Amino acid sequence: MLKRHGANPILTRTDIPDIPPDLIDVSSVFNPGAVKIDDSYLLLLRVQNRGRETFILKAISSDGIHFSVDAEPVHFKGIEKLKQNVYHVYDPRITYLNGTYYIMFAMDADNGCLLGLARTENFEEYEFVDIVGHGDIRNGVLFPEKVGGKYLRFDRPNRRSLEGGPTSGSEIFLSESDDLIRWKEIGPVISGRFHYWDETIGSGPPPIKTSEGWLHIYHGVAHHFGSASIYQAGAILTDLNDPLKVLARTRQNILEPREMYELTGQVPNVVFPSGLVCEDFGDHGIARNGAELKIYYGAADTTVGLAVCTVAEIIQACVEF
Ligand code: BMA
Repeated sequence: MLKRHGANPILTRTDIPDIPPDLIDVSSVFNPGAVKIDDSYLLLLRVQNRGRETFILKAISSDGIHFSVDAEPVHFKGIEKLKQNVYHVYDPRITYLNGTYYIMFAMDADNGCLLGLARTENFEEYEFVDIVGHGDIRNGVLFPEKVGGKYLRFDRPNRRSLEGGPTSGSEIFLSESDDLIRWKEIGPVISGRFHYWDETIGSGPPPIKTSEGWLHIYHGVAHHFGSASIYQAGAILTDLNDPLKVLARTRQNILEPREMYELTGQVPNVVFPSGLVCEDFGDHGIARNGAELKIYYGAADTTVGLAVCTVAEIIQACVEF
């Protein structure tokens, strides 16, 4: 249902400049956060070097398709003061809120995955705010405005289903906060559907407001014994005033790995949406039905893809697909 851009994959490892000593002939670029600022599209890219170390790099474009990548990794100032080991900072999601850009991301630490929050006014300097999700949790995405006087986010607690196995999750939760730092879980929004395309799930890009509710794209994983899992994308609509209340959900996926760059790579069979740009909002920050959505996604944990659709098409998919 989402339409891939003809220029896909729009970013590959060869677009990443050598930045000695850490980034030379890098392995992969994927799972970007996305935002439009004035006339520029901006991505924060997850880049891995051949030591499988992770870096965040900024990329800018005037058309949302052809990006040039900064020759200096992003540094979240203050993160170095954390008392614990942080091995990777990755999968940044960007939300513009109260005149500031907030970046929520995953941090691999000794006891699992933590949620980190950083802020920036201009994408030149970044300030690490705090760890905002403790325990094993990831895929945190901030809403672009307060609802009922509270800051909100979707997130995905991780659990281990097999002893010694990896942690994952089958529930997206809604959490609320008064200060963006201390968060309280409100309750589960959706669960994975065992046996089908979205057995385990997690949030994609931050939600956007539409005439029919909060539109949220998520990823779902179908697990196959002895084979690679399949990462796909779907969407939900939740009530504008009560985002815990799900109004509609795609029964089938709206994007699945089909192209060679999605089927093969560092992790095969993966489309992982993480960035969304909408440029056409009406009253009360509501995206117009005819607006085009640009959805940026990681493909096979190796490259970046772009898929598009209109707000109306994706609303219709939630209701009927
Ligand atoms: C998820 C996350 C993503 C990754 C995906 C596919 O669990 O780790 O960062 O893109 O798996 O490997």
